[in-house]
Amino acid sequence: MKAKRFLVLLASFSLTASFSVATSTSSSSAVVLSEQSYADKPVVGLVIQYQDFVAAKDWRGDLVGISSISGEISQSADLGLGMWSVRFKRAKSELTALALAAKLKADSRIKRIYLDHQLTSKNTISTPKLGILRASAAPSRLQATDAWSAAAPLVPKIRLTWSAPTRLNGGLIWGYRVSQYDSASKTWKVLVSNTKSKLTSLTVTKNLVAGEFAKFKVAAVTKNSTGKLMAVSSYSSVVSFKPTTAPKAPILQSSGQITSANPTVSWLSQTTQQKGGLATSYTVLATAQTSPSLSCTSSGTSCMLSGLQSQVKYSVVVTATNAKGSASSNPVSETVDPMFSEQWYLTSEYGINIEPAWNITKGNPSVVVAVLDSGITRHPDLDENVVAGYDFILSDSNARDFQPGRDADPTDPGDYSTTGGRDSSWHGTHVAGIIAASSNSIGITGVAPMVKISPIRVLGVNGGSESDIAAGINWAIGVPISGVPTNQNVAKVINLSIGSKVFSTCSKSSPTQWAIDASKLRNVTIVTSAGNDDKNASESYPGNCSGNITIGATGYYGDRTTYSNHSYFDARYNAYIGVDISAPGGDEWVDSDLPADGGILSTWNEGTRTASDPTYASEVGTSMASPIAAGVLALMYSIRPNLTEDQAWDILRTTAKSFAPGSTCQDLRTTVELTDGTPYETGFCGAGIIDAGAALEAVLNLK
Ligand SMILES: [Ca+2]
Ligand SMILES: [Ca+2]
Ligand SMILES: [Ca+2]
Repeated sequence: MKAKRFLVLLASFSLTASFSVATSTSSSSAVVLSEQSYADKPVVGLVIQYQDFVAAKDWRGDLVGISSISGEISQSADLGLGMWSVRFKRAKSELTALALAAKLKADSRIKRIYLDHQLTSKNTISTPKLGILRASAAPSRLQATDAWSAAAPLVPKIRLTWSAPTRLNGGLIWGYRVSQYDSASKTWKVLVSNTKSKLTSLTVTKNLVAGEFAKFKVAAVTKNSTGKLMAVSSYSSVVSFKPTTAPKAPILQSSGQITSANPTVSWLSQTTQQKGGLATSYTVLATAQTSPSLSCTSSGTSCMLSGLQSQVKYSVVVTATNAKGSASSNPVSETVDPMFSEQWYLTSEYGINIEPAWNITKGNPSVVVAVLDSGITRHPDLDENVVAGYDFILSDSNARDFQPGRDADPTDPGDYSTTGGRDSSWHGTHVAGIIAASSNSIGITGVAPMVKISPIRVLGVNGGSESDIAAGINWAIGVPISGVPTNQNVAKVINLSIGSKVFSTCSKSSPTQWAIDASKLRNVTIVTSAGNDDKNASESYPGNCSGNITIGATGYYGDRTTYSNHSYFDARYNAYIGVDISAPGGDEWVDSDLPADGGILSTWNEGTRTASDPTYASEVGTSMASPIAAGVLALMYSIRPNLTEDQAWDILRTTAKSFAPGSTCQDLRTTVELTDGTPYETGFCGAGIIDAGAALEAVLNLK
């Protein structure tokens, strides 16, 4: 987080402290460090920092000082900055790892030993506390019917009806609780906590996807006669219904004009949802000022026009039609990518105001953004902007790439779970496209479509280790690392769309913090996602390290998304700490009224396990907000490569736009005064929403 930096300047005491599980004050033995709050998590190895002027390897090429635990070690690797990663054959408990570290402590060549944890991510859903009145029987006869209306042709709508419970057990009906199954998280989520009405029906429009079964169940909420006690019954049986809508407008893939030499018109394949969940056909209409119109029809993704006259330029539009209606494509101009209209996060009221920025620059190809993530897949909207990266995943079981140890190929082999239940995320491909998808008349446009992406693979099948992440940052900024060729594409910006739900303090002696400190010295800006757990961002590593910019996620309507981690108010400083600034990340639930259903559209892959065909997908999360910030910073560095890291942050925060009036993000803000008298705004969601146009204007006008 950035706020720590100025707050330490303001106050006479420091927020940062070293949290050590076991330390030694003796000057002749090494300090053993671990993040206190990781103490119950598996330790995958040790990070060893040698004293200055100690050669880490002996004449045989073995790491010095670790022979007493060599039976426990499977592999070792340089992290840069004098730190080495030593991996255990099997993950160990904190206590066992500390005992092994203690065996090395007395070696005077070793300065610090740090316990290296595997960062896992587990979803936790908190359930509401239920009442103390005796609950009624469950409602019965739950039914669902289609409530779609031609007045809102793209909005799926379901009407739920049920019967009131037969036994009230001494309570009065207060209302009903309706829950919906969320197939993404495979959990039931409360849709309406209490309808506060005796009506035994509800019309649902949000959270529905055309062509996908939605499942509901209903419980009765009762209260006693004084209204002081409440109870919630068990749920009714489950009802399931597949809503449908008119199709969404298709997107032309061929250029907007065709000729007799070029008679095939193609469009992007539509998902079941985009087809409204119904059989859909497509009709192409070609018009010209001086010749008769022509058409062709297909249920696929292209058709060929016959009878086109030579020397005549036709304008084409494709129309999708199903049983509930039809919708036509926009004509495509040469300068706008066909899916641009779906990228609300670039241009809408609470988007990032990209167009004035693009009038200044679409990016300089010499600017490199390192994306530390799950790797990358081939994609026609990305390939030309991808430069060499590296694969820093040391553990072969975590890497699943059949390329032993670290290797030069950061291809994402898919992070699906072999036991089922989780498809591959293609997380790195999605993040990379948000930053730098090409401006090339296909698909989407990245925030900085002319800059380069260096994919650095640190997240594998089982998440990422702290030491792999630290090594990746060091390599990205050009730190020499033995056994790895020095990076020829040193980054100006590093994106870490990584959030560990396991609380870590990111102490000042951690390998990650060392790497971030080194980045700052080289004027490389690091952006991190705030995390998706609806809690204090200071609990999510690596966003809670110091010196990086931590990005929260806002939705289409300009307020914090339900999942985004946020700042907490620290009364000592009269300031909010945690999230530095926000960018669009998309709302959690599908909203069919909005472009891309309210999510962040970017490059993706169709494969559920291993990579298949390139495609596009709408995703939500602070993982999507962070690369939007990275893209804007890349544009800033494109016109001013010598911008300092501090200047870049000051411009980003002072040019940010306001959150929506009346929103939580807008209401919970404070302005503190820096030591030089300038105001510094902090808030529940940081300084504001990133405004690319205003930021680029400010860089341009910087004296
Ligand atoms: Ca490998
Ligand atoms: Ca690899
Ligand atoms: Ca494109």
